[in-house]
Amino acid sequence: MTNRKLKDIGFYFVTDRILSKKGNFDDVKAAVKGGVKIVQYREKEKSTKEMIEEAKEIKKICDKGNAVCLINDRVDICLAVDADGVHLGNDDMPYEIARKILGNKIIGLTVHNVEEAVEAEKKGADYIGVSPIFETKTKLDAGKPAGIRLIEEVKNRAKIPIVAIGGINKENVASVVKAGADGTAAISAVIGKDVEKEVGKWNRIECIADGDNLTVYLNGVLVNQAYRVKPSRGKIQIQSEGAEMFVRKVEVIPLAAK
Ligand code: TZP
Ligand code: MG
Repeated sequence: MTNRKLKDIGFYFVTDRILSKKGNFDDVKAAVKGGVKIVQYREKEKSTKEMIEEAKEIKKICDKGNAVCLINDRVDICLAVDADGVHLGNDDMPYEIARKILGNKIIGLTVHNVEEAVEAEKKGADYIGVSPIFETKTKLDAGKPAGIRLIEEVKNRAKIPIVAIGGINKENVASVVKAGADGTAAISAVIGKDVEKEVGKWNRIECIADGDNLTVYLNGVLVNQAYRVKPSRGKIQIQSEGAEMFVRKVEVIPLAAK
């Protein structure tokens, strides 16, 4: 069953102090202000002590903004600051050991192909990070780009949420979501810029209403035509497989206004 905290991933924010202009704390504050609901603290070089100090602060910012706080690679740091979970790659602590240590905290696993995705779900991972989708300069050892085809294939075989990462930007994010990603993560497309503004523009949803049918565009690209709208005390509810991520920022434009 999908972890309750991973119901509405949308944009998944990953820190990068090297590309950052104002530092991780400012970036995470801006991301959360911009509506981000999941933050991953990613640090490859600092000492354990420094990481604990930084992660503690990031967890506080996430708590205030009601965002999930995950730690990249490090199960010990996750426990030390009582973060919500970890993201692990193939060279990190094996899933089974991490699960024993972390109990029911969130564990996300990086996968590079369908077999690894199926295996990750079977083991009990809470979500899978499909990586890298496109060419990326941010992680030099990310491997060969898989393309959006892999997201489609993984979507057909796994039920747990899919987070796509690697070379994703505002221009190509719609194709990634259309292929089946429940969440999209990006570093260089948002960090080093005005983070709040960039994450705010990330999933620009436009819905054209026609009777009880909706056509949904994401950053100008047609994503789905099969949505049904249910007015619910002034709010809009959308019923559709995998539509949860859209619900937060839906703006309905009547056909006549187009
Ligand atoms: N894992 C796989 S690709 C990647 C990570 C951390 C880097 C993503 O950075 P960018 O700049 O969004 O391509
Ligand atoms: Mg790792």
